[in-house]
Amino acid sequence: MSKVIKGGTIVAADRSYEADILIEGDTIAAIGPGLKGDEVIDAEGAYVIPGGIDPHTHLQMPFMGTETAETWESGTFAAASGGTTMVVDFVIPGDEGMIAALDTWEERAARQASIDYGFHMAVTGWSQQIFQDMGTVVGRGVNTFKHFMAYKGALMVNDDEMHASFTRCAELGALPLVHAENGDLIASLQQKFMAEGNSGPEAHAYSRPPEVEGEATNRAIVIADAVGVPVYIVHTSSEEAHEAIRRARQKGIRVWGEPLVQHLLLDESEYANPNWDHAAQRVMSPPFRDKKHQDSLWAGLAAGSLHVVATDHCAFTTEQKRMGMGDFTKIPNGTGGLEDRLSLLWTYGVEKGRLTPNEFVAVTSTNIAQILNVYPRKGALIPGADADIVVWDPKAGKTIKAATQKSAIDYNVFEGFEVSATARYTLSRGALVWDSTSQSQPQPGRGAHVGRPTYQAVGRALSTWKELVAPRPVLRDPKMMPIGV
Ligand code: DUC
Ligand code: ZN
Ligand code: ZN
Ligand code: ZN
Repeated sequence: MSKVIKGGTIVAADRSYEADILIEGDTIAAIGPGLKGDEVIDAEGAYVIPGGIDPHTHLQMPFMGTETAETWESGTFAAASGGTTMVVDFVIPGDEGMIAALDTWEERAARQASIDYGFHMAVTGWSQQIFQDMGTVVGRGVNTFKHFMAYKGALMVNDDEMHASFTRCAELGALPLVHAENGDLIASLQQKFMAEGNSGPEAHAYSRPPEVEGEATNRAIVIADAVGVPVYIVHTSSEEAHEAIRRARQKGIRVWGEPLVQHLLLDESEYANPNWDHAAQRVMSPPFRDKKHQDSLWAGLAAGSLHVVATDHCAFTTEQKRMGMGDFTKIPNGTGGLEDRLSLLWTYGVEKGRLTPNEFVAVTSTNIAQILNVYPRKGALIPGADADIVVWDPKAGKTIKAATQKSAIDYNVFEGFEVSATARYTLSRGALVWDSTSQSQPQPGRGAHVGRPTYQAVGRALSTWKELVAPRPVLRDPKMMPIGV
C-alpha cells in the first residue's frame, strides 16, 4: 500500500517548493507534481517538513535519587504528537557499567518506543574498562559520548579524564558531547548559598551563573582542540558559552552549540515565582537566564554560530521536585519540552521573523542528522530517505496545557503559551504515528534503533595546536653546567 502526501509545500533546510511525496514501505519513493498512491494524505494549506529530531532526551533515567517520570512509551507518543520522529537519549551507566546500561536502555526502547531512536553514552570516569567499553559501544551504533563537567561527586569528570576520553573518541571516530558548567565552582556556591539560608529554587540559579558555563565551555573546546576532535556542547544557555563557541569557530575549530527551546523562551524570573512548586518545576541545569542571553541564542541560530534546538527533556513530577524542599541542591534537575519544541520554535521563531522556515527545518532536523551521521536517511526529504515526515499546519493553533498533553507529567513549563502551528499528521518510516483528528496513540515497540556509523576523515577536526606541540629543537647540551657553578 503506497501513500501520497498531496497538495503541500515542502520545506527543506535548503529550499521550499510545491510537490507531492510518494511513500512506498518505509521510505520516500518519489517527489514531484501529480503523484498517485493507494492512500492520500491531505497536505492542502500545510507545509511538509522532515520529522523533527530531538537529540537530547532523558527518558526513564535514574538521576538525583529518583528516575525521570517520562517513559519511553509516553515520551515517544508526546514526541510524535508534536512532529518529532526521532529521539536520541542519554545512557547514563551506574555501577553496572556501560554495556549493561546500554542493554537496559535498548530493551526499554525496543519495547515501548513508537518512533525511531538512538543513544548517546555517558563517560562518568576513566578506567581501562571504560576505554574498552567505548569500543564495544561504538560497535553497537553509538557514535557519541557525553561528558559532564558538573554534578561533582556523581557524574562529573575532571580535565584529565575528559582529555583521555576525548582522545579515545578521536581514535574511534566518535564525537564527544559536553555538559559545560564548572562543577567545582558550583559545588562551593551551593554550599555558600545554603549556609546563608538561601535554600529555595531561586538559589539554584544563583549557584550556576553564566560565568561557570562560559569558563567550562571554553575549557572543553580547548581540550577537544588539543586532541584534534570535534566537540558538541549541549544546552548552550548563555552569551558567555555562545561567545566561546563563536570564537573557536572563527579559528577553524569544529564545535557545535545546542540551545534548548526552554532557554530561548523562559527566563530567570520563573524562579522568583512565590509558588515553590512553580519555581522548582523549572529547576534545570543550566538554569534559565535573562533576556540578554535569550537574544544571544536567537542571534546565534540565525547567524549559524549555534546549530540545533533540542529540549533536554528530563521530566520529573511535582511530587519528585518536592524532594528538594528546604534544600535546592536536592531538587531533581530537569524540565520537559519534547512535545512542544516544534510548535514553540515555529511560533516564537518563524512567526516572529527570527528564523526562516528553512532555518527552522535546519535547526530541528537537518543539522543534527548531519552532525550525528544519519543524514540523509534522516533529516532530508529525498527519494530513498526514511519517510519520517510531518504535515505541518501553520493555521492549527492551540494553547499549551498540561491537562491535554501526552507527556506523563502533571505540569508543563510552557503552560498557557499560545502556539500558531501544530502537526496535522506525523509519519514515521511511512506509518502514521500521529493524526490530529483521531489523536490515537501509536503502537509502542514499532520504533527502531537507528545505528550511527563512526565519522570518516571528512567529519574529523584537525587540532589548531599542531605547531604548538610539534617537536622543538633542543637549544643547549643538557649536561653542560651553567658558568660559575
Ligand atoms: N540537566 C538537567 O536539567 N537535567 C538532566 C541533566 C542535566 O544536565
Ligand atoms: Zn546536561
Ligand atoms: Zn543575568
Ligand atoms: Zn541532558
